[in-house]
Amino acid sequence: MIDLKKEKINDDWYEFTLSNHFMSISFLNFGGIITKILVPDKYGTKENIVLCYQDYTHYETNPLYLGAIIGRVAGRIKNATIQIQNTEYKLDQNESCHHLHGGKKGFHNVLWDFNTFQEEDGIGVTFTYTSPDGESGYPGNVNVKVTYRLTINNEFLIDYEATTDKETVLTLTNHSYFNLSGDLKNTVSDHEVTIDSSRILKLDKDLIPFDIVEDVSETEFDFRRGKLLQEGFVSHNEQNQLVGCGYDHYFLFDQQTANQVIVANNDSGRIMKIKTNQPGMVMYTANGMQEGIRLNEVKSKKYLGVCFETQAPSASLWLNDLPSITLLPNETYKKQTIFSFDMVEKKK
Ligand code: FUC
Repeated sequence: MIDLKKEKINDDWYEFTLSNHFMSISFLNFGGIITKILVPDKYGTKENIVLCYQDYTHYETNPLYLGAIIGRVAGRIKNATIQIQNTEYKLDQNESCHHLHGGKKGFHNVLWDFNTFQEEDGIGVTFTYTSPDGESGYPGNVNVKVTYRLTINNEFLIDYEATTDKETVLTLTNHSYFNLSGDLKNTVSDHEVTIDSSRILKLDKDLIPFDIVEDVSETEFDFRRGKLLQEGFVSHNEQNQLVGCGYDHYFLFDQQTANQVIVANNDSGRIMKIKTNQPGMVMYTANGMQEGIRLNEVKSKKYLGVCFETQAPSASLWLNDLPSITLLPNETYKKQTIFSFDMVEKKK
């Protein structure tokens, strides 16, 4: 009924597979990388709905950040500099003069310790990692715990927890690229996305947020009533064009709906819902995806997947009125994102 398998990949790497009657999820202890989410289409054919390298050695460098846990800070940090209590910290500059996704040694390419567990209505793996003071330039020894859990109700839960011994900054996410067509049959142009958001962050040419757009009404960024992603791919909006014709923006959630994001693909009949206690997310439509890397069925190319990176905004470090990413020694960072899967036909 509900099952957990562990397969050895090499000396240090294992691939875990959680499965129930409907679906299965596979991931590595390296980077907590999700390699497969198999979900049936409307004919009952189970196919992979996330991007995965054909050659697993590509995960060692993971230029596309496929499927990985991202930290300590997901997103970009302007000029790779943070200021905490009057002390300036210089972080790894891994994207021109800026810092992206935790730097060269981010959580996406460390080996995580693991523990498996079984519960009445679910099964899972807990990953732990201690990031030492000064790693990638960040202050504080940080203990991180990330739990992946599959329930009998077709929910995939990711729970994040972290503590620090010194004031620091932290916001974690997962960088899976979804493609509900199944086994990468099509791009994500025909995916219909609904987002509970009326505010986004406006980007400069380095993709660094510099302003808050307070009302997205009647723009390509208004997903409140559902929109095909291709509208943003062909749009004349300078914010779509700036990121390579698509989306690579932070959406602040309005917290008006039960699920913050709903993704539907009519052709395959698959639907995915996302519910989180994070204040927003970056939606990235793989506009800048490096081309030609062998994924399972095809080679990587523009628009082949879409990431929904639930997180607090790193831009809160330099813009006012945004949810903070500060973590203090006496608190526990606790965030959860739930992905649930269904069939379009069942949509009420
Ligand atoms: C996303 C984007 C970036 C980047 C990366 C691989 O999070 O915000 O632009 O290209 O992933």
